Amino acid sequence: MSGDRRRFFQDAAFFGAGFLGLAEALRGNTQASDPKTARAIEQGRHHSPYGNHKKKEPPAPTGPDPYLRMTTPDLPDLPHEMDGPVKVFHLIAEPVKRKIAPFKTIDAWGYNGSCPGPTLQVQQGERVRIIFENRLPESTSIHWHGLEVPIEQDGVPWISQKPIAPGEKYTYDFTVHQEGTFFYHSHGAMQEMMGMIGFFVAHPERSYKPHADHDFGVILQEWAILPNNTVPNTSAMEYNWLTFNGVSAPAITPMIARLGSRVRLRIINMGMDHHPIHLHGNQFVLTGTEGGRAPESTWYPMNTVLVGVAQARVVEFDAKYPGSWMVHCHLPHHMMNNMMDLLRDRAIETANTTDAKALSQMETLAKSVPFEHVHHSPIAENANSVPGFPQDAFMEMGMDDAVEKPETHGLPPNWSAGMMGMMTLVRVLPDKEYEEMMHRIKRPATPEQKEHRHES
Ligand SMILES: [Cu+2]
Repeated sequence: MSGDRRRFFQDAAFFGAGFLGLAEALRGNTQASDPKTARAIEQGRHHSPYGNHKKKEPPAPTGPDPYLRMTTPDLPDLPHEMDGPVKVFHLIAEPVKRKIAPFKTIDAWGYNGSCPGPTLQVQQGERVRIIFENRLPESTSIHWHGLEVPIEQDGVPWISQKPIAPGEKYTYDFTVHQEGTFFYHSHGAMQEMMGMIGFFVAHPERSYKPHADHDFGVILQEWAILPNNTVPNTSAMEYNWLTFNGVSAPAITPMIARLGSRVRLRIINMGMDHHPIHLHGNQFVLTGTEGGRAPESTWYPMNTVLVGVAQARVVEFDAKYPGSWMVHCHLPHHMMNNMMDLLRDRAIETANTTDAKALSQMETLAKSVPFEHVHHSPIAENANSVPGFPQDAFMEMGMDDAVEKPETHGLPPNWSAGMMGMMTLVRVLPDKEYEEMMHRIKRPATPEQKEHRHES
C-alpha cells in the first residue's frame, strides 16, 4: 500500500460522509394534553393494577430533587411539569440529525430532537404521564422496558394498543413502583436500530447504600452507514460506527469525578451486539441490572461487565486513583470508527476509481474541512516488508481541537489519537482540579485559556 493510497483511505474514514448541520436543539414541553387523552384517563383505561392507591403521597413537586440525578453525557434530560402529584413529560418521536463524529452527521430517528432520546428521571412511587406525539412518517409506539406497567401501557402495537399513526398523540400514564435503570424504546425493531431509545431512570424511595457521589448513564448503539451515506442501514448485521450516547470517540464527552468519590455508571444496550465494557485502573462491583438493585451479598470485584442486548448493567467504584481512566467496549472492532482505511485490502471493494481520481476527490474535500492528519505513531523502516502491516499505527488520527470541550481540558497533546468507537474517559480529579473543572464546565474556556490547555 503506497503512502498516498494509505493517506487516501485515512482521509476517507473521516471525510466520506455528508457535511450536514448540527443536531437540532432539544425540543419539548410544547404539547398540551388533548381531549381524547384526557377522556381515556378519566375512563380509567390507564388504571394501574399495581395499586398507586396503596402508595403514600409522591414526593413534593417543588424544590430540588430528593435524589442524585444521573448525568447522561452528550444527551439532554427531558424536562417535566407537575400536574398536582403527577409528573408530566412531553415526548416527541421524530427524525433527528445526529453528529456522531466531528465530520459525520447522520439521519437518525429519535425523540425531541435528540438521538438517543432525552433522559427521563423519576422517583420510585411517582405517577407519570407521558404525552407522546408521533412526528415520524410511519406508525410507532413506546415500550417501557423493564417497567411493571399495566398491559394497556406496554406499548406493543396491536397487542396492547393500536399503532400510533403519524401526527397522532397518545398518553401513557402509570405509577412507577420500582427503582432501577430502565429504558424506553420504539417496539419496532428497525426503528430501534434508527436510534429510538432513551433512559428511564427510577431513583429509589430510600437512597442506595453506600451513597454514590456521581451517577452517569451510557447508551450503547451500533450503526451501519455506508461511505457517503447518512442513513443507517437498519437491516445490516455488521457495523462501522459505534457510539456511547450517540457519539463516537474521541468526540464523546468525558465523565468527571472527584478523587475519593464513589461513582455509579449505568450502561444500557439496545442494539444488535453485546458489549464487554471495561474500566481501566479500577475494580467495580455490579450493583444493579435491568431488574433493579442487586443485593450487596452478590457483589464481587470485576473490571469488565458484559452488557447484553436489552440489558442494563449498573456498576459502582470508589475513585481512589487520580487520572483519566478509559471506559470502553473491549470488542476489537468496537474500538474503532468507520474502518474505511481498510476497505480495499480486507473488506469491501471501493467504487471503481483510479488512485488519481480518488486523491483529487479527497484533496478537494480536505480543503473544505479544517482537519489535518498529524501525530502519526512512528513506524519501522522495514514496515512495508512485514506481513500484516499496517494494523493500527496509521489509524491514529489526532483531532484534539475538533473535539475540544471543557471536559477535555488538561488532557495530554494528541490524546484523541488513541480513542475511537465505544471509548470514553472517567477523569478522576483531585479537589482543586475538580473545582476548576466544574467552573470551566459552567463557563467554557476562553480563547486565552485554551492556549494553555495541555498538561506539560
Ligand atoms: Cu462493543
